[in-house]
Amino acid sequence: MDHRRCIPLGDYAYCAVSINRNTARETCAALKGRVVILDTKAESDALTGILKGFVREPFWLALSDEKQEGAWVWDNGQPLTYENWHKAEPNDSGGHEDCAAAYWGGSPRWNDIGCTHKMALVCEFGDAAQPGKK
Ligand code: FUC
Ligand code: CA
Ligand code: CA
Repeated sequence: MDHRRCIPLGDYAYCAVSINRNTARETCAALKGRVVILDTKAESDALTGILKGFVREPFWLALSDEKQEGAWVWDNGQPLTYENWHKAEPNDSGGHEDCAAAYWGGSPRWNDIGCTHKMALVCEFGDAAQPGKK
């Protein structure tokens, strides 16, 4: 992973890469952040504003139902409250889509996808990564 592909954007960084979910976690951790958690509409809208104009491709969310099918949990252990799935998602296509991506189909909406799929990445830092400080 070439960290020069990550563009700092305030409390976030956009990484123009094609990597699987585990590498995404390692990459954000190496940058002293974490894969983005979009647990409120306010944060989702704010990030959409930041990425508007140059991001149209899917990127990883810190969200999975690997532990129990259908029970979506953020990487920090929070269950899903705010959600923004694309129409007809999550569908667990093929029975093995346990990770999630934002910006599916050109909108900020989410899709469940295999964790070994490769795509771009958004990491978050500082206040954006601290619950209650958004
Ligand atoms: C839709 C999505 C799947 C997969 C497939 C190609 O069915 O729900 O995750 O991307 O398209
Ligand atoms: Ca699933
Ligand atoms: Ca899906």
